[in-house]
Amino acid sequence: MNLRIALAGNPNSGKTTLFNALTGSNQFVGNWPGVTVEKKEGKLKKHNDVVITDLPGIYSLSPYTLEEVVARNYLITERPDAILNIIDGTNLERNLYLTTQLTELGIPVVVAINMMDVVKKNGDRINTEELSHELGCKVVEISALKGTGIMEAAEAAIDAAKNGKTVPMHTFSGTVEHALAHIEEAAVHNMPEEQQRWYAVKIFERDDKVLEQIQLDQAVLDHIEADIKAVEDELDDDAESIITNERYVYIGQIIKGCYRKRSAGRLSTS
Ligand code: BGO
Repeated sequence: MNLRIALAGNPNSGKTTLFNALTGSNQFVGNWPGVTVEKKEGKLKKHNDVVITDLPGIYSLSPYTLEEVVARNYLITERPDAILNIIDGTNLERNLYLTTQLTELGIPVVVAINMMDVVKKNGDRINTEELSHELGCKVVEISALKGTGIMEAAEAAIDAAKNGKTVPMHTFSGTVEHALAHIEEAAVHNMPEEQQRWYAVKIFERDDKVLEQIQLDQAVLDHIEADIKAVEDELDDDAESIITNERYVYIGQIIKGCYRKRSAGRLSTS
């Protein structure tokens, strides 16, 4: 049976360059069902049993753009065997925003840090071991343009797909975590455990598309709404911004320990 690997990343992260380098001319191009967004799939070079699906370039798994909806529908309904998340190493903070969402899906993830040729030329440093430790998944340095590290990244994704090990759950802060745990218990406890976190976060964000998909009883919805409202009142912000903020705080902590930017001739924390 084929192994299915989804290639996910921000626009301009080098996704197309990587996809072309990994698949060569072994590509099939079509459209995603029902929409005019291009869908590209290809067999990994020298691995006839590995199919790579190129997801649209996205910054988030929110429901606001066609690309985001296409990408997330594929991930949550088709559930590929692994996600290869390409991130732009010259823009770690912004790119990790998507990573923090991909790692919640309950699908094995491998992170490929791209543009490492530029990162190194700039004299910046990324501690990939520490980043891997923080994120709880394998991290590989690559340059899609130069072709370095790309087969290692693909092979790491194959290993992840085969062993099926998902990423350990990231814990949100106090009240938010409490509300998410409550939602998991009240609304999604029947789902496989590794899928519960993503759904709980989306329910907390009042994501219409997810709420439509899972059709909760009104009593459960009312109960959850009271929980969400309590967190919003306590933090004086709306649910979606609370989650966004939590993600950036988490990313800030990660970056502090993993990334050093060379500035004005000396190394300093960015
Ligand atoms: C242009 N290193 C470097 N240095 N550049 C890379 C790497 C890498 O590892 N990987 C990709 N790029 P896409 P999305 C360009 O097109 O694959 C470059 O959106 C240019 N074009 O070559 O398209 C890549 O699919 C004129 O750059 O990304 C491309 O994710 C001048 O990053 C860009 C300079 O890659 C985006 C660059 C006319």
